[in-house]
Amino acid sequence: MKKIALITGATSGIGRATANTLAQNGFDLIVTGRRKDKLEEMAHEIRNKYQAEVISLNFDVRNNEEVISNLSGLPIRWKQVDVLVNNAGLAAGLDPIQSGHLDDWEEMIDTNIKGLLYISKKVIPWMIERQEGHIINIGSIAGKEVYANGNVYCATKHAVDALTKGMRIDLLKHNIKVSQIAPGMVETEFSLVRFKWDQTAADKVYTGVEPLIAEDIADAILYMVTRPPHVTINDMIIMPTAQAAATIVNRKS
Ligand code: NDP
Ligand code: 8X3
Repeated sequence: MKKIALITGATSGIGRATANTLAQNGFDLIVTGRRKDKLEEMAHEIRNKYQAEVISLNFDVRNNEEVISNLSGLPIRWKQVDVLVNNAGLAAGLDPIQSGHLDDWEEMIDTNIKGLLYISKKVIPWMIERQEGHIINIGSIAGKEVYANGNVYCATKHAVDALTKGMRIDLLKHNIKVSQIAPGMVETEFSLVRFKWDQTAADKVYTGVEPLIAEDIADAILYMVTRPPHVTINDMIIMPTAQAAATIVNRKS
């Protein structure tokens, strides 16, 4: 029987790359996201490319009722989730705290913290029942340090860092591995979303620097999930070679 990975936020970026990498390496997948067309297109592509079985669930992780109804509706075999990748997340805006927007703050807190909790709350009992499983939370360098104007996004990723540690302690006796990956700059839709689809502002983030690509993070996830049962990679900070800290970047132009 193939292993099952549930990946949230698989319509783009790190989630999409992880779906491809895990399917290529023998996993069946449950993939989620809000953009139905993109979700179904990627699920179709993966089924054809890798002969993987893929279930796509179209919902918003901020809505706990949608989380519960979508995950509860899975057939029994699909509730045997071996790997949960809590990836869905975003930054909204890059403003000083005194001029930040409430709706940006709420969107980040509701997605990056509460969404991760809603999904985990539903999946953890399935893992406890089987006394096995692996949760991988996608944190950020913004969960390890704080930078100017990053305030609320950094706070949400610090929360992911703390929740990863807390989950690892609480789930220890149930033989459930809990890991985090904390990437630096990865070129995905992340900056477009942060700057409300302003392409010029997004492009500036990556000017003169070679950022990570989503496949670099997917590759690290594959490494984590292919360790032997007695080995857990707790945490990985992965940076572009040209980035030393969130705002310390060796730009060539
Ligand atoms: P993308 O914007 O490319 O992908 C984000 C994914 O999250 C999309 O599939 C999006 O799907 C999904 N998503 C966002 N909000 C929701 C929601 N409310 N409900 C369901 N799905 C949602 O960015 P990345 O791939 O870069 O981001 C993935 C993770 O990596 C995030 O947690 C981000 O914070 C983290 N990260 C990114 C870094 C970077 O530099 N890119 C660095 C460090 C961490 P849809 O819109 O279809 O719902
Ligand atoms: C994304 C990395 O440094 O832009 O989490 O906040 S950063």
